[in-house]
Amino acid sequence: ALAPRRIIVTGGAGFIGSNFVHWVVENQSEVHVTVLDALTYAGNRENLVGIPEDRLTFVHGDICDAALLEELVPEADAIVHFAAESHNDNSIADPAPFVRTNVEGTFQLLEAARRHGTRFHHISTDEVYGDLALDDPARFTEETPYRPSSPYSSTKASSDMLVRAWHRTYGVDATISNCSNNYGPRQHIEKFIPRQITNILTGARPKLYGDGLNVRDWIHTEDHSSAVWAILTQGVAGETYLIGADGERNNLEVLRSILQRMGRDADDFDWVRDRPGHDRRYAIDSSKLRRELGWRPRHTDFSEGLDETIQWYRDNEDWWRGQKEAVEAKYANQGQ
Ligand code: NAD
Ligand code: TDX
Repeated sequence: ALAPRRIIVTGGAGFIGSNFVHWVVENQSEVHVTVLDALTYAGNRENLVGIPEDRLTFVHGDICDAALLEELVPEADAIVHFAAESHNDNSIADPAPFVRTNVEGTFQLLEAARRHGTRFHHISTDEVYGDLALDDPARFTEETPYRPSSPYSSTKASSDMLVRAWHRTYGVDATISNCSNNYGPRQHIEKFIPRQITNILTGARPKLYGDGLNVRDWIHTEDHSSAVWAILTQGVAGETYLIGADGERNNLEVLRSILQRMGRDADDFDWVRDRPGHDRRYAIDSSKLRRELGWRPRHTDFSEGLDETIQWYRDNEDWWRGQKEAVEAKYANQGQ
């Protein structure tokens, strides 16, 4: 098992990356973190406040910048790669940055890892497997064929293929994890759960796509962090691990639960235009990760996790207020 002392976390100023950095600083006292983040619209330096200076180095830069990687990577024992363009609706409106960051960026990081023999863990998504029918008893496993639907998921699938090839051909010490939908603090308000919470907080009506019956498999972001750490330190090179916490729910149920917890009527929302190519259902079988690495999720009560998340957006209005109007204007333009 690897005990990395100095890790590079790409995308560490975003939602899942920042939650991972906080988790590492709190749970792994001997580890120093260097965050490499371009601070796009989705990255926020504020997401890393409170971390002691001697535990964190913040580098404002781009993962496509090979010269910068050449400075940073020789100093590190491992790279944990979260940086990505992450939002499906944005990828439909303008796919170009997804190809650049998700494909080209992952390529540049793999090349740096290859030159310096650096351990590499790649963060990916269950969306690479496409979708399942609502009545299909199956769930995704590590053996499910790739069948991505959106520009976003196809660029994530491409990045996974690069990682597999760099392991097999060049022997890069790489692992991959494909996780289901995350929720929790610091998620960008363009995403489903925070969009609806902040709509209610600003007096706007929540917006549900299509028939609202699409199913997502929700996991608390802290459980994603503990799983990534387990794979980074105990995972087998060349292997893929699916991360999920048995949290399948349809969007209508999740929205009604948010409305009810925030004291609103269950029907106090708008039906809006469906997402083109909208995946019907995601579902993860995480038994390999549980069996081989002994991982277990801790946040198994979704209602409790939702209440804490709602409370976080109530307490941190300064964090999201400035972006709300522009995010909603962009959606309104798309009829969503
Ligand atoms: P996010 O959009 O909140 O954060 C992405 C971060 O990457 C931001 O801080 C951004 O500034 C940074 N970034 C973007 N382009 C960059 C570049 N070229 N160079 C350096 N930094 C750059 O995303 P997230 O939801 O936290 O997702 C993180 C990772 O987890 C992604 O790889 C995503 O595909 C994966 N993932 C997300 C989910 C989910 O539910 N959100 C589920 C499974 C997997
Ligand atoms: O306003 C909305 N109304 C709505 O009904 C929004 C923003 C979304 N939706 C629906 C679409 C999806 O069925 O809610 C579901 C969740 O939507 P998103 O939050 O956009 O997530 P999703 O498209 O499922 O992708 C997420 O999970 C997998 C992350 O954004 C990806 O980065 C990750 O790979």
